[in-house]
Amino acid sequence: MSFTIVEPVTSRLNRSELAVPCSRVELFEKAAKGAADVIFLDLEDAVAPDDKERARKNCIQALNDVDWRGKTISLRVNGLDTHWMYRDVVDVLEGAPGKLDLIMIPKAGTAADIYAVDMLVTQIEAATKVTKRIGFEMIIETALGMQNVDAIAGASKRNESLHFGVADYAASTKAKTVNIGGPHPQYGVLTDKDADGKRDYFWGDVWHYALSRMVVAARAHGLRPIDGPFGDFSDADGFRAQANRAAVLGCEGKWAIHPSQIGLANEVFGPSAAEVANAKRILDAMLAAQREGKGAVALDGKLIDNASIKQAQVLLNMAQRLGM
Ligand code: 1VU
Ligand code: GLV
Ligand code: MG
Repeated sequence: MSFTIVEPVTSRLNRSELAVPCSRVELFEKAAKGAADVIFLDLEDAVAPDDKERARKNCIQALNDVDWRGKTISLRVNGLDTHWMYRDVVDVLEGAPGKLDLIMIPKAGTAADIYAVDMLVTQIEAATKVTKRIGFEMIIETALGMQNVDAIAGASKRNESLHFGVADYAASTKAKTVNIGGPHPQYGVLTDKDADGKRDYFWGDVWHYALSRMVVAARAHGLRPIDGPFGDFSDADGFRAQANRAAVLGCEGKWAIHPSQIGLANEVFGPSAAEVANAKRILDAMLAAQREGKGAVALDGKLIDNASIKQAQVLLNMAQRLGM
């Protein structure tokens, strides 16, 4: 271990994070009754410019009136480059004091963006005498944000998670696609011809670098990395495949832009009974090895050592949180 200890942030279940546009009041109760770990009430891109003020009022009313059943509630405010952001923060925090758990900062570009929102929130919390401290989740979804992801991750003690906003990221990097997440048929590898002159074409993972870069920055600062939207909500298999890739890279959860994606995310990011059983076997085998004074042993013909204990513990900690 380094002498620098990375302290984990406030721990929350974040397997699924449901997006709920504040312009659609009929969705609030449905979201509250659903199984999402986190709900983010959206004032940003799912709300039309002319509807921003009405949506903000809806949001305040929903925070005060809806029974959110103990779910973690976040507010996605508008970007710092708009004229809506300051009122999103001031009006909602003053209109519904103590109701929010998190603020989601979209298109975070620099550490100073986070500093600015921190200053505003800190003043409002002091003025309203609210003792519950709001946490921040930042969406990394621009080239600038990805360039500065490490500084953004370390910019405030309120920071809890980084989210990969694949749609805006594609727009910002001028990627040649209009898909929202998932693979792309033109991002592939054509093999050389084999002995029979046959060639294969394999689809690659166009988002691998970006997601991986964000995961590293998040974990280096003790934050949760969360994968963002998968737009094709009728493609459950596609969602599951993307979520599995994110989970294996280290993400702790994924957005759901439709209720049909909540259960899929909860399933992928919570360990299965088989994964828990395997993690327990690894721990037991390592405990037995240590009793015999061994640091590395074979289990099922594969090496396990001290790092295997830590890997297994990641799964077991999540299982424990889920009461498994
Ligand atoms: O069965 P019911 O009629 O009772 O309910 C419908 C529908 O009302 C409900 N539902 C939702 N409930 C809670 N939260 C939601 N986000 C939500 N979406 C739908 O589920 C039942 C089935 O819905 P549906 O299949 O009829 O779907 P709709 O045509 O009503 O809506 C589809 C969209 C995609 C428009 C809707 O799900 C939605 O608005 N999703 C969130 C979009 C969003 O917030 N986007 C911003 C985040 S993504 C981003 O920033 C970059 C891409
Ligand atoms: C999310 O906000 C995205 O742009 O994908
Ligand atoms: Mg976005």
